[in-house]
Amino acid sequence: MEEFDKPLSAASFGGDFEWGVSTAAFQIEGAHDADGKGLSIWDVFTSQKSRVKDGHHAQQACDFYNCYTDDIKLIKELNIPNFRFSISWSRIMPTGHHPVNQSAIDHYNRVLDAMEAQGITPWITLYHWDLPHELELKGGWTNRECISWFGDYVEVIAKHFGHRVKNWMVMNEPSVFTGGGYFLGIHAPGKRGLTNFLRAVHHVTLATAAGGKILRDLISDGHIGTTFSCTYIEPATQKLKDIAAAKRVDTLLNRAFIEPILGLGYPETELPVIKKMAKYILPGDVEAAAFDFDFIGIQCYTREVVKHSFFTPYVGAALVKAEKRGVPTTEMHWEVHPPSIYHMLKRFDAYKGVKKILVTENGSAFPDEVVNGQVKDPKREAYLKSHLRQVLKAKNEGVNVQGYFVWTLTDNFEWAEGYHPRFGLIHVDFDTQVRTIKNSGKWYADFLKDIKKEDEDTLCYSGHGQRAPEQGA
Ligand code: IFM
Repeated sequence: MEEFDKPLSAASFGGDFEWGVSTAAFQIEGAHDADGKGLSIWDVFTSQKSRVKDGHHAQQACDFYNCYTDDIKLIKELNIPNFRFSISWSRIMPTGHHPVNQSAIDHYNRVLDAMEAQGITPWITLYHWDLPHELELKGGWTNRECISWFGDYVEVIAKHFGHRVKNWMVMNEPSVFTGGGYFLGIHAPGKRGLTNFLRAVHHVTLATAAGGKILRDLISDGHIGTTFSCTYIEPATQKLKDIAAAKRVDTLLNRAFIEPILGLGYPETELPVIKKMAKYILPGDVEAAAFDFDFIGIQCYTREVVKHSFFTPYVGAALVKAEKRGVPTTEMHWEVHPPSIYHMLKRFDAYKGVKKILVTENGSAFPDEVVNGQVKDPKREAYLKSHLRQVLKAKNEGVNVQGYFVWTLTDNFEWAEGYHPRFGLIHVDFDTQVRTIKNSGKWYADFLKDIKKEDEDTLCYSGHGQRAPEQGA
Protein backbone atom coordinates (compact mmCIF):
# COMPACT_ATOMS: atom_id res chain seq x y z
CA MET A 1 0.00 0.00 0.00
CA GLU A 2 1.32 3.47 -0.88
CA GLU A 3 2.10 5.76 2.07
CA PHE A 4 -0.67 8.16 1.09
CA ASP A 5 -3.37 5.47 0.81
CA LYS A 6 -2.86 4.16 4.34
CA PRO A 7 -5.18 5.41 7.08
CA LEU A 8 -3.47 8.14 9.09
CA SER A 9 -2.98 7.33 12.75
CA ALA A 10 -0.98 9.00 15.48
CA ALA A 11 0.44 5.59 16.38
CA SER A 12 2.25 5.38 13.02
CA PHE A 13 4.49 8.25 14.20
CA GLY A 14 5.71 6.12 17.11
CA GLY A 15 5.06 6.16 20.84
CA ASP A 16 7.68 8.83 21.60
CA PHE A 17 6.37 11.37 19.10
CA GLU A 18 5.37 14.62 20.82
CA TRP A 19 1.91 15.93 19.89
CA GLY A 20 0.95 19.44 20.83
CA VAL A 21 -0.56 22.80 20.15
CA SER A 22 1.24 26.17 20.06
CA THR A 23 0.35 29.72 21.09
CA ALA A 24 2.09 33.00 21.91
CA ALA A 25 1.56 35.41 24.81
CA PHE A 26 0.72 38.58 22.90
CA GLN A 27 -1.67 36.76 20.58
CA ILE A 28 -3.81 35.26 23.33
CA GLU A 29 -3.26 36.79 26.77
CA GLY A 30 -4.91 40.22 26.60
CA ALA A 31 -4.82 41.83 30.08
CA HIS A 32 -2.47 44.35 28.54
CA ASP A 33 -1.91 46.36 31.71
CA ALA A 34 -2.80 43.85 34.43
CA ASP A 35 -0.75 43.30 37.58
CA GLY A 36 2.10 45.66 36.76
CA LYS A 37 2.76 44.59 33.19
CA GLY A 38 4.92 47.03 31.21
CA LEU A 39 4.33 48.07 27.61
CA SER A 40 5.71 45.86 24.88
CA ILE A 41 6.54 47.00 21.35
CA TRP A 42 3.36 45.32 20.16
CA ASP A 43 1.24 47.28 22.68
CA VAL A 44 2.70 50.45 21.21
CA PHE A 45 2.50 49.33 17.57
CA THR A 46 -1.15 48.33 17.89
CA SER A 47 -1.97 51.71 19.44
CA GLN A 48 -0.60 53.54 16.39
CA LYS A 49 -2.89 54.41 13.49
CA SER A 50 -3.00 52.21 10.39
CA ARG A 51 -0.48 49.66 11.63
CA VAL A 52 -2.88 46.74 12.05
CA LYS A 53 -5.81 45.92 9.78
CA ASP A 54 -8.98 47.71 10.92
CA GLY A 55 -7.15 49.11 13.95
CA HIS A 56 -7.40 45.82 15.84
CA HIS A 57 -5.40 45.63 19.06
CA ALA A 58 -4.73 42.88 21.56
CA GLN A 59 -5.74 44.55 24.81
CA GLN A 60 -8.14 41.71 25.45
CA ALA A 61 -7.26 39.20 22.67
CA CYS A 62 -8.54 35.79 23.89
CA ASP A 63 -8.27 36.88 27.52
CA PHE A 64 -6.13 33.82 28.15
CA TYR A 65 -4.62 35.70 31.10
CA ASN A 66 -7.95 35.23 32.89
CA CYS A 67 -9.38 32.24 31.03
CA TYR A 68 -6.32 29.96 31.20
CA THR A 69 -7.93 27.42 33.53
CA ASP A 70 -10.81 26.77 31.15
CA ASP A 71 -8.62 26.92 28.05
CA ILE A 72 -6.23 24.38 29.54
CA LYS A 73 -9.23 22.16 30.28
CA LEU A 74 -10.08 22.46 26.58
CA ILE A 75 -6.56 21.31 25.68
CA LYS A 76 -7.20 18.29 27.87
CA GLU A 77 -10.59 17.75 26.22
CA LEU A 78 -8.81 17.71 22.84
CA ASN A 79 -6.47 14.98 24.18
CA ILE A 80 -3.43 17.19 23.46
CA PRO A 81 -0.56 16.21 25.77
CA ASN A 82 1.79 19.16 25.12
CA PHE A 83 1.10 22.88 25.23
CA ARG A 84 3.53 25.41 23.81
CA PHE A 85 3.10 29.00 25.00
CA SER A 86 5.36 32.01 25.41
CA ILE A 87 6.18 34.19 28.38
CA SER A 88 5.71 37.92 28.14
CA TRP A 89 9.02 39.59 28.97
CA SER A 90 7.25 42.87 29.78
CA ARG A 91 5.06 41.14 32.37
CA ILE A 92 8.08 39.61 34.08
CA MET A 93 10.32 42.69 33.81
CA PRO A 94 8.07 45.67 33.00
CA THR A 95 10.99 47.87 31.93
CA GLY A 96 12.87 45.01 30.32
CA HIS A 97 15.38 45.13 33.17
CA HIS A 98 15.33 44.18 36.85
CA PRO A 99 13.39 44.34 39.13
CA VAL A 100 11.24 41.32 38.51
CA ASN A 101 7.47 41.68 38.80
CA GLN A 102 6.49 39.01 41.34
CA SER A 103 2.83 39.13 40.25
CA ALA A 104 3.86 37.91 36.81
CA ILE A 105 5.94 35.08 38.26
CA ASP A 106 2.93 34.10 40.39
CA HIS A 107 0.68 34.26 37.34
CA TYR A 108 2.79 31.94 35.20
CA ASN A 109 3.15 29.57 38.17
CA ARG A 110 -0.64 29.40 38.33
CA VAL A 111 -0.76 28.65 34.59
CA LEU A 112 1.75 25.85 35.12
CA ASP A 113 -0.28 24.57 38.09
CA ALA A 114 -3.37 24.45 35.89
CA MET A 115 -1.47 22.47 33.27
CA GLU A 116 -0.10 20.14 35.88
CA ALA A 117 -3.62 19.56 37.20
CA GLN A 118 -4.66 18.47 33.70
CA GLY A 119 -1.51 16.41 33.08
CA ILE A 120 -0.40 18.65 30.22
CA THR A 121 3.31 19.18 29.61
CA PRO A 122 4.52 22.78 29.18
CA TRP A 123 6.80 23.89 26.32
CA ILE A 124 7.88 27.48 26.83
CA THR A 125 9.05 29.97 24.20
CA LEU A 126 11.08 32.76 25.77
CA TYR A 127 10.68 35.32 23.01
CA HIS A 128 7.70 35.46 20.69
CA TRP A 129 8.14 39.02 19.42
CA ASP A 130 6.90 41.19 22.34
CA LEU A 131 10.02 43.12 23.34
CA PRO A 132 9.58 45.50 26.30
CA HIS A 133 8.97 48.97 24.86
CA GLU A 134 11.53 50.62 27.12
CA LEU A 135 14.22 48.50 25.52
CA GLU A 136 13.04 49.58 22.07
CA LEU A 137 13.53 53.18 23.19
CA LYS A 138 17.21 52.25 23.56
CA GLY A 139 17.32 50.72 20.07
CA GLY A 140 15.76 47.32 20.79
CA TRP A 141 17.34 44.52 18.77
CA THR A 142 19.41 47.03 16.78
CA ASN A 143 21.35 47.74 19.99
CA ARG A 144 24.01 45.13 20.74
CA GLU A 145 23.27 45.50 24.44
CA CYS A 146 19.95 43.77 23.78
CA ILE A 147 21.86 40.48 23.91
CA SER A 148 22.71 40.99 27.56
CA TRP A 149 19.25 42.41 28.41
CA PHE A 150 17.78 39.25 26.92
CA GLY A 151 20.30 37.15 28.85
CA ASP A 152 19.15 38.73 32.13
CA TYR A 153 15.54 37.89 31.29
CA VAL A 154 16.41 34.28 30.33
CA GLU A 155 18.26 33.88 33.61
CA VAL A 156 15.25 35.11 35.59
CA ILE A 157 12.93 32.71 33.77
CA ALA A 158 15.30 29.76 34.15
CA LYS A 159 15.73 30.45 37.87
CA HIS A 160 12.00 30.76 38.52
CA PHE A 161 10.64 28.02 36.28
CA GLY A 162 13.57 25.73 35.41
CA HIS A 163 12.71 23.34 38.25
CA ARG A 164 9.26 22.67 36.82
CA VAL A 165 9.59 23.06 33.04
CA LYS A 166 11.82 20.87 30.94
CA ASN A 167 11.06 21.93 27.35
CA TRP A 168 12.29 25.32 26.16
CA MET A 169 12.47 27.30 22.95
CA VAL A 170 14.60 30.44 22.98
CA MET A 171 13.29 32.43 19.98
CA ASN A 172 10.32 32.22 17.69
CA GLU A 173 10.92 32.74 13.97
CA PRO A 174 13.73 35.32 13.97
CA SER A 175 13.43 35.82 10.20
CA VAL A 176 9.84 36.97 10.57
CA PHE A 177 10.23 39.42 13.42
CA THR A 178 13.47 40.92 12.13
CA GLY A 179 12.19 41.07 8.53
CA GLY A 180 8.75 42.40 9.48
CA GLY A 181 9.82 44.60 12.37
CA TYR A 182 13.21 45.96 11.32
CA PHE A 183 13.28 45.84 7.51
CA LEU A 184 9.74 46.20 6.15
CA GLY A 185 8.21 48.02 9.10
CA ILE A 186 5.00 45.97 8.92
CA HIS A 187 5.44 44.44 12.38
CA ALA A 188 6.48 46.04 15.67
CA PRO A 189 8.51 48.12 16.23
CA GLY A 190 7.86 49.32 12.66
CA LYS A 191 11.48 50.08 11.77
CA ARG A 192 12.73 49.86 8.20
CA GLY A 193 15.89 49.55 6.20
CA LEU A 194 18.92 47.38 5.70
CA THR A 195 21.00 48.76 8.56
CA ASN A 196 18.30 48.14 11.14
CA PHE A 197 17.66 44.70 9.70
CA LEU A 198 21.27 43.49 9.59
CA ARG A 199 21.99 44.75 13.09
CA ALA A 200 18.82 43.13 14.44
CA VAL A 201 19.55 39.83 12.70
CA HIS A 202 23.04 39.62 14.11
CA HIS A 203 22.04 40.56 17.64
CA VAL A 204 19.09 38.17 17.64
CA THR A 205 21.37 35.38 16.39
CA LEU A 206 23.85 36.03 19.18
CA ALA A 207 21.02 36.28 21.74
CA THR A 208 19.61 32.94 20.58
CA ALA A 209 22.88 31.17 21.24
CA ALA A 210 23.41 33.09 24.50
CA GLY A 211 19.89 32.17 25.66
CA GLY A 212 20.50 28.51 24.85
CA LYS A 213 23.73 28.54 26.87
CA ILE A 214 22.07 30.16 29.89
CA LEU A 215 19.24 27.61 29.87
CA ARG A 216 21.71 24.75 29.62
CA ASP A 217 23.81 26.09 32.50
CA LEU A 218 20.83 26.66 34.77
CA ILE A 219 18.50 23.77 33.93
CA SER A 220 20.42 20.54 34.19
CA ASP A 221 17.82 18.32 32.50
CA GLY A 222 16.53 20.99 30.09
CA HIS A 223 15.41 20.01 26.61
CA ILE A 224 16.47 23.13 24.77
CA GLY A 225 15.50 24.25 21.31
CA THR A 226 14.73 27.27 19.22
CA THR A 227 12.36 27.72 16.29
CA PHE A 228 12.70 28.89 12.70
CA SER A 229 10.16 29.87 10.12
CA CYS A 230 10.89 28.18 6.80
CA THR A 231 9.29 28.24 3.36
CA TYR A 232 9.89 25.91 0.44
CA ILE A 233 11.16 28.02 -2.45
CA GLU A 234 10.88 27.11 -6.12
CA PRO A 235 11.89 29.12 -9.20
CA ALA A 236 9.03 30.26 -11.45
CA THR A 237 10.83 28.89 -14.53
CA GLN A 238 14.00 26.96 -15.26
CA LYS A 239 15.65 30.14 -16.61
CA LEU A 240 19.01 30.65 -14.91
CA LYS A 241 18.04 34.08 -13.61
CA ASP A 242 14.90 32.72 -11.91
CA ILE A 243 16.87 29.84 -10.42
CA ALA A 244 19.43 32.30 -9.04
CA ALA A 245 16.64 34.52 -7.67
CA ALA A 246 15.07 31.52 -5.93
CA LYS A 247 18.43 30.69 -4.36
CA ARG A 248 18.74 34.21 -2.98
CA VAL A 249 15.27 34.10 -1.43
CA ASP A 250 15.94 30.63 -0.05
CA THR A 251 19.17 31.91 1.51
CA LEU A 252 17.39 34.84 3.12
CA LEU A 253 14.37 32.95 4.42
CA ASN A 254 15.78 29.51 5.20
CA ARG A 255 19.53 29.63 5.63
CA ALA A 256 20.58 32.98 7.06
CA PHE A 257 19.15 32.31 10.52
CA ILE A 258 19.93 28.64 11.19
CA GLU A 259 23.41 28.45 9.67
CA PRO A 260 25.22 30.80 12.06
CA ILE A 261 23.62 28.92 14.97
CA LEU A 262 25.10 25.72 13.58
CA GLY A 263 28.53 27.38 13.51
CA LEU A 264 28.49 27.79 9.71
CA GLY A 265 28.50 31.59 9.69
CA TYR A 266 26.20 33.69 7.51
CA PRO A 267 25.62 32.36 3.97
CA GLU A 268 26.96 35.34 2.03
CA THR A 269 27.94 33.60 -1.21
CA GLU A 270 24.40 33.15 -2.50
CA LEU A 271 23.16 36.45 -1.08
CA PRO A 272 25.94 39.05 -1.35
CA VAL A 273 24.06 41.73 0.62
CA ILE A 274 24.77 39.67 3.75
CA LYS A 275 28.42 40.72 3.38
CA LYS A 276 27.33 44.11 4.71
CA MET A 277 26.77 42.38 8.04
CA ALA A 278 30.57 42.28 8.46
CA LYS A 279 30.48 45.78 10.06
CA TYR A 280 28.51 44.43 13.00
CA ILE A 281 30.42 41.19 13.49
CA LEU A 282 33.01 41.58 16.23
CA PRO A 283 35.91 39.19 16.86
CA GLY A 284 34.61 36.01 18.47
CA ASP A 285 31.04 36.50 17.25
CA VAL A 286 31.04 33.59 14.82
CA GLU A 287 31.91 31.24 17.68
CA ALA A 288 29.50 32.98 20.09
CA ALA A 289 26.62 32.56 17.60
CA ALA A 290 26.92 28.77 17.66
CA PHE A 291 25.03 26.57 20.08
CA ASP A 292 24.20 22.88 19.94
CA PHE A 293 20.45 22.94 20.55
CA ASP A 294 18.82 19.65 21.59
CA PHE A 295 16.19 20.28 18.95
CA ILE A 296 15.30 22.68 16.19
CA GLY A 297 11.68 23.71 15.76
CA ILE A 298 10.60 24.24 12.18
CA GLN A 299 7.47 26.15 11.19
CA CYS A 300 6.62 25.65 7.54
CA TYR A 301 3.21 26.74 6.30
CA THR A 302 3.63 27.12 2.55
CA ARG A 303 5.71 27.35 -0.62
CA GLU A 304 6.75 30.46 -2.53
CA VAL A 305 7.44 30.60 -6.25
CA VAL A 306 10.09 33.14 -7.14
CA LYS A 307 11.15 35.04 -10.26
CA HIS A 308 13.99 37.40 -11.00
CA SER A 309 13.15 41.09 -10.53
CA PHE A 310 15.29 44.19 -11.02
CA PHE A 311 12.94 46.19 -8.86
CA THR A 312 13.46 44.50 -5.50
CA PRO A 313 16.53 45.87 -3.76
CA TYR A 314 19.13 43.47 -2.29
CA VAL A 315 17.44 40.19 -3.28
CA GLY A 316 16.55 40.96 -6.92
CA ALA A 317 13.59 38.64 -6.72
CA ALA A 318 9.80 38.79 -6.60
CA LEU A 319 7.24 36.30 -5.37
CA VAL A 320 4.66 35.06 -7.86
CA LYS A 321 1.48 35.33 -5.82
CA ALA A 322 -0.44 32.14 -5.15
CA GLU A 323 -3.66 33.71 -6.44
CA LYS A 324 -1.96 34.44 -9.77
CA ARG A 325 -0.89 30.82 -9.98
CA GLY A 326 -4.47 29.61 -9.46
CA VAL A 327 -3.54 27.30 -6.58
CA PRO A 328 -5.58 26.70 -3.41
CA THR A 329 -4.85 29.22 -0.67
CA THR A 330 -5.64 29.93 2.97
CA GLU A 331 -6.99 33.19 4.34
CA MET A 332 -3.39 34.41 4.64
CA HIS A 333 -3.16 34.09 0.82
CA TRP A 334 -0.61 31.34 1.39
CA GLU A 335 -0.62 28.42 -1.00
CA VAL A 336 -1.74 25.09 0.46
CA HIS A 337 1.21 22.97 -0.61
CA PRO A 338 1.77 20.00 1.73
CA PRO A 339 5.01 18.72 0.10
CA SER A 340 6.70 21.94 1.28
CA ILE A 341 6.90 20.66 4.85
CA TYR A 342 8.44 17.41 3.62
CA HIS A 343 11.11 19.28 1.63
CA MET A 344 11.93 21.57 4.54
CA LEU A 345 12.20 18.66 6.97
CA LYS A 346 14.65 17.01 4.57
CA ARG A 347 16.62 20.24 4.24
CA PHE A 348 16.95 20.88 7.96
CA ASP A 349 17.69 17.23 8.70
CA ALA A 350 20.56 17.32 6.19
CA TYR A 351 22.47 19.79 8.39
CA LYS A 352 25.03 17.85 10.40
CA GLY A 353 24.48 20.02 13.47
CA VAL A 354 20.71 19.48 13.66
CA LYS A 355 20.23 16.69 16.19
CA LYS A 356 16.46 16.48 16.17
CA ILE A 357 13.56 18.37 14.61
CA LEU A 358 10.13 19.16 15.95
CA VAL A 359 7.43 20.79 13.86
CA THR A 360 6.67 23.45 16.45
CA GLU A 361 3.95 25.11 14.34
CA ASN A 362 1.81 24.17 11.36
CA GLY A 363 -1.75 25.12 10.57
CA SER A 364 -4.04 27.21 8.43
CA ALA A 365 -6.51 30.09 8.57
CA PHE A 366 -9.96 29.94 7.02
CA PRO A 367 -13.06 32.12 7.51
CA ASP A 368 -14.77 29.88 10.06
CA GLU A 369 -18.23 30.61 11.39
CA VAL A 370 -20.35 29.14 14.13
CA VAL A 371 -23.59 27.83 12.65
CA ASN A 372 -26.07 26.09 14.96
CA GLY A 373 -23.33 25.66 17.55
CA GLN A 374 -20.92 24.01 15.12
CA VAL A 375 -17.89 25.12 13.14
CA LYS A 376 -17.48 23.09 9.99
CA ASP A 377 -13.91 23.61 8.79
CA PRO A 378 -13.12 20.72 6.46
CA LYS A 379 -10.30 22.65 4.79
CA ARG A 380 -8.36 22.87 8.05
CA GLU A 381 -8.79 19.18 8.76
CA ALA A 382 -7.63 18.39 5.21
CA TYR A 383 -4.67 20.77 5.62
CA LEU A 384 -3.57 19.13 8.85
CA LYS A 385 -3.95 15.59 7.54
CA SER A 386 -2.12 16.28 4.30
CA HIS A 387 0.76 17.95 6.14
CA LEU A 388 0.94 15.14 8.67
CA ARG A 389 1.24 12.63 5.86
CA GLN A 390 4.22 14.57 4.56
CA VAL A 391 5.78 14.66 8.03
CA LEU A 392 5.30 10.89 8.27
CA LYS A 393 6.80 10.39 4.82
CA ALA A 394 9.92 12.31 5.90
CA LYS A 395 10.07 10.40 9.18
CA ASN A 396 9.77 7.06 7.41
CA GLU A 397 12.62 8.10 5.14
CA GLY A 398 14.82 8.60 8.18
CA VAL A 399 14.36 12.28 9.03
CA ASN A 400 14.70 12.68 12.78
CA VAL A 401 11.42 14.50 13.32
CA GLN A 402 9.94 13.81 16.73
CA GLY A 403 7.01 16.10 17.23
CA TYR A 404 4.17 18.09 15.66
CA PHE A 405 2.40 21.08 17.21
CA VAL A 406 -0.67 22.60 15.56
CA TRP A 407 -0.83 26.37 15.23
CA THR A 408 -3.02 27.14 17.13
CA LEU A 409 -5.35 26.45 20.05
CA THR A 410 -7.89 29.26 19.74
CA ASP A 411 -8.44 31.88 17.06
CA ASN A 412 -6.28 34.80 18.14
CA PHE A 413 -4.58 38.07 17.26
CA GLU A 414 -2.75 37.46 13.99
CA TRP A 415 -0.30 40.40 14.15
CA ALA A 416 -0.73 42.92 11.28
CA GLU A 417 -3.82 41.02 10.11
CA GLY A 418 -5.65 41.56 13.40
CA TYR A 419 -8.39 39.05 14.20
CA HIS A 420 -9.30 38.35 10.57
CA PRO A 421 -7.41 35.11 9.93
CA ARG A 422 -8.76 32.36 12.18
CA PHE A 423 -6.09 29.72 12.78
CA GLY A 424 -7.59 28.02 15.85
CA LEU A 425 -8.79 24.49 16.49
CA ILE A 426 -11.25 26.38 18.68
CA HIS A 427 -13.38 29.28 17.45
CA VAL A 428 -13.47 32.43 19.59
CA ASP A 429 -16.25 34.98 19.49
CA PHE A 430 -14.17 38.04 20.34
CA ASP A 431 -17.18 40.00 21.62
CA THR A 432 -18.25 37.40 24.16
CA GLN A 433 -15.10 35.26 24.53
CA VAL A 434 -17.25 32.18 23.89
CA ARG A 435 -15.21 29.20 22.67
CA THR A 436 -16.56 26.60 20.23
CA ILE A 437 -14.47 23.57 19.34
CA LYS A 438 -14.26 23.41 15.55
CA ASN A 439 -14.70 20.14 13.71
CA SER A 440 -10.94 20.15 13.05
CA GLY A 441 -10.42 20.31 16.83
CA LYS A 442 -12.73 17.34 17.27
CA TRP A 443 -10.82 15.50 14.56
CA TYR A 444 -7.47 16.23 16.30
CA ALA A 445 -8.95 15.01 19.60
CA ASP A 446 -10.04 11.79 17.96
CA PHE A 447 -6.71 11.40 16.21
CA LEU A 448 -4.86 11.74 19.54
CA LYS A 449 -7.17 9.69 21.73
CA ASP A 450 -5.12 6.49 21.60
CA ILE A 451 -1.87 8.30 22.25
CA LYS A 452 -3.45 9.79 25.34
CA LYS A 453 -4.57 6.38 26.51
CA GLU A 454 -1.11 5.00 25.99
CA ASP A 455 0.36 7.84 28.09
CA GLU A 456 -2.15 7.35 30.86
CA ASP A 457 -1.45 3.64 30.97
CA THR A 458 2.28 3.98 31.29
CA LEU A 459 3.08 7.41 32.66
CA CYS A 460 2.18 9.62 35.52
CA TYR A 461 3.16 13.22 36.04
CA SER A 462 5.73 14.35 38.54
CA GLY A 463 5.00 17.18 40.93
CA HIS A 464 6.81 19.55 38.60
CA GLY A 465 4.84 19.19 35.41
CA GLN A 466 7.26 16.71 33.89
CA ARG A 467 6.38 13.20 32.94
CA ALA A 468 7.95 10.53 35.06
CA PRO A 469 7.77 6.76 34.80
CA GLU A 470 5.15 5.26 37.08
CA GLN A 471 6.46 3.91 40.37
CA GLY A 472 7.51 0.31 39.95
CA ALA A 473 6.91 0.42 36.17
O1 IFM B 1 0.60 33.57 14.19
C1 IFM B 1 1.87 33.26 13.69
C2 IFM B 1 2.81 32.94 14.83
O2 IFM B 1 2.90 33.97 15.76
C3 IFM B 1 4.20 32.69 14.27
N1 IFM B 1 4.16 31.71 13.22
C4 IFM B 1 3.19 31.86 12.17
C5 IFM B 1 1.80 32.08 12.77
C6 IFM B 1 0.77 32.27 11.64
O3 IFM B 1 1.08 33.38 10.87
